[in-house]
Amino acid sequence: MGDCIFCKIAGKEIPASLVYEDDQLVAFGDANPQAPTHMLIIPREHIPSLGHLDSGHDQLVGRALRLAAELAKGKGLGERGYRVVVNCGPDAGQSVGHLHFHVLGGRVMGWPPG
Ligand code: DGP
Repeated sequence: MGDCIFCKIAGKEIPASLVYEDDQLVAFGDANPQAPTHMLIIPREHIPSLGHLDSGHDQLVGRALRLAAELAKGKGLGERGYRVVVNCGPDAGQSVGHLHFHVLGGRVMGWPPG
C-alpha cells in the first residue's frame, strides 16, 4: 500500500493523465497503451486484486463498470464498442497489485485474448 504506484497516482504524488476522479474512483490514461484509447479505472481504496473484493465492494464495482461505459462513450466508443478487462493474478498478467479496470477501444479486438 505504502509504495503502491496506483495509490500514489490517486493521491497525486505521481502524475498521470487523469480523465476522471471522485471520492471513490480515479481514471487515467494507461502509460503503456494497448489501443488508441486505453484508460484505467481504479478505486481510491487499496484493493490488491479482483480476488480481494467482498460484498462491501459491490456498489463500488458497479460504479466502476458504469464509469467505464460513460468514459468510453465520452471517447466516442459507444457505437463501435470497447473492451473492459480486469487481469487478476500472475497467469492473467496482473502487474500492478491494485485493482484496476482497463478500458480499451479504438481498434478491433481479437478473441480469445492472448
Ligand atoms: P495489469 O498488467 O493488468 O496489472 O495492468 C497494469 C497497467 O498499468 C499496464 O497496462 C501499465 C499501467 N501502468 C503501470 N504503471 C503505470 C504508471 O505509473 N502510470 C500509468 N498511467 N500507467 C501505469
